[in-house]
Amino acid sequence: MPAVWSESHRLHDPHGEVWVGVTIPPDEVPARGEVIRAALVTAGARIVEPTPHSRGDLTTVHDPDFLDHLASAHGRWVAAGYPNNPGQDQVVPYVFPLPQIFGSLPRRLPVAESARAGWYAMDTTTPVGPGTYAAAVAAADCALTAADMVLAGERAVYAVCRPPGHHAGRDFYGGACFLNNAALAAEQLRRGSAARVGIVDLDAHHGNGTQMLFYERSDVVYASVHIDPDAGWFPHFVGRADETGAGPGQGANRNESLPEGAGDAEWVPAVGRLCAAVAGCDALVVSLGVDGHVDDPESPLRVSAAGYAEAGRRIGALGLPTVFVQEGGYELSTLGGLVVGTLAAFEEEMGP
Ligand code: SP5
Ligand code: ZN
Repeated sequence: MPAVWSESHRLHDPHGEVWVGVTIPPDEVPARGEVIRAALVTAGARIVEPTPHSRGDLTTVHDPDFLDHLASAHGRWVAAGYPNNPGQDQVVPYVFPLPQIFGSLPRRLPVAESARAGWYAMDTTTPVGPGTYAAAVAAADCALTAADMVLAGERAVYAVCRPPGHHAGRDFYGGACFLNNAALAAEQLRRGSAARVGIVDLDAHHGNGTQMLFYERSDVVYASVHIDPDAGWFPHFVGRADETGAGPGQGANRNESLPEGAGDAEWVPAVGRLCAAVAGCDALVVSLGVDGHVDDPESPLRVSAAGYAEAGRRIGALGLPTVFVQEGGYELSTLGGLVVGTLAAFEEEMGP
């Protein structure tokens, strides 16, 4: 299937992330975008450039003030002098506006850039550098272009999004994500010919951003399999099985939480239940994270390459127009093969 890829992903090049107060090497790195591209080229995929989209295509999902913040945060950070004192050249928050700080007071945006960062960031592990926003917009353009291609008649298109997106919400970023590429693709499909869109999220972590964007809507069904946040894993606060949607969206959200060490025997049947949850939709978005693989450093799931291929087959059997959106997957030696193997199994099942 065609793959939409932009070299602009390289502009997001974090050199350290702050985790539990310690700066550690990041794993959402430019090499990810390169090994995926190399695997696609080897597999003979047609690689296409994204088409630039408008601000209006981003504000279907994201708050305008949030977009303005992301676009300007690093410049203001540098102007405020943080690279020299105390010596941090990436935007990293140091305080967070917990609801209990305000009580019934109005929530007013702080002035200091290091505090303002906490207004929009859910964690300290998602650094904003000079090219981060441009890369995030290029990734969003990949997802939007893939959706456009599916609306124009392609049966399936893969958007090689980097940075990933499923932890980002309407007005917050985190978990290595800035703009929610999968949600943007889903909205684009909705605004096109798809009355009801399913999102199947295979990433090892729960896509809290995507879930909350559509939690009260019935026209976008979100279904995710992930490591149980109650086993102590990111995104920690949401992703439980009893989160089933609210209001008009009641019943349109499905979470399959797995315990540490779960492998194909648990994961593949859970994927089958996700497929059942989105059956009957008019189009599909797959948040294709492959960090559930046994060798991945970011999750304790133990899914095999054969497990991912089986997921591809089951999703292909739905027969829906499908946009694949890259999410996580951090072991560079297996990342490309897992992605290409999943897509190939999907195509075999779905047919040409
Ligand atoms: C898109 C995606 O997969 N995001 C996942 C981000 C999860 N980050 C959690 C915190 C990262 C800390 N990693 C430390 C690894 C030490 N071995
Ligand atoms: Zn993940």
